Amino acid sequence: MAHSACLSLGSNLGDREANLRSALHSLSRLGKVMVSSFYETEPVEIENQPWFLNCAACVEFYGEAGSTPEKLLVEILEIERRMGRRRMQNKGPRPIDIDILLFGQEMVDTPVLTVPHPAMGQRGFVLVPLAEIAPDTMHPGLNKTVREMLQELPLGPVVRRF
Ligand code: PH2
Ligand code: MG
Ligand code: MG
Repeated sequence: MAHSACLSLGSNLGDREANLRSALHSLSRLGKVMVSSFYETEPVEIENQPWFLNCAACVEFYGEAGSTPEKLLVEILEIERRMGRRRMQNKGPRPIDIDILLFGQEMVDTPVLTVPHPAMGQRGFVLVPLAEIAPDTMHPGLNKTVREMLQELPLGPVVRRF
């Protein structure tokens, strides 16, 4: 079976749009990428930072890079590193952040990686873009579709089409 994953991308430092496009270009080497619209989003958790540009991307991998969630994480960390990401304040400003939301129907919980992403159900900036490209994809832990998760999300911080 071909492996596929859904990712969340975010940027709130530098040229945010160029940063998302550059990361998407790098991801396109790993597989066939489907991308949502870009959204301007109010920061959550650490609110005292610039607004983000967020999007979702689903990747159908061509080969080994996406054969396991751990290998995908290695690729993602390398893309983030090449784009100048330096780990400073946790959840603070960054030129690029790429998070694994879903990896097929797999569930992973290790010290370095938790899939499905534990916060995805609480985040409009994740669910609104994801519902655009993968509304019927199941969350394996909750047994709900992305569309259902979005319908159940209370109104929260601003998420608007860019
Ligand atoms: N990422 C965070 C914390 N807060 N807020 C928005 N709007 N978008 C993000 O991508 C984001 C955030 C940690 O990764
Ligand atoms: Mg993140
Ligand atoms: Mg991250």
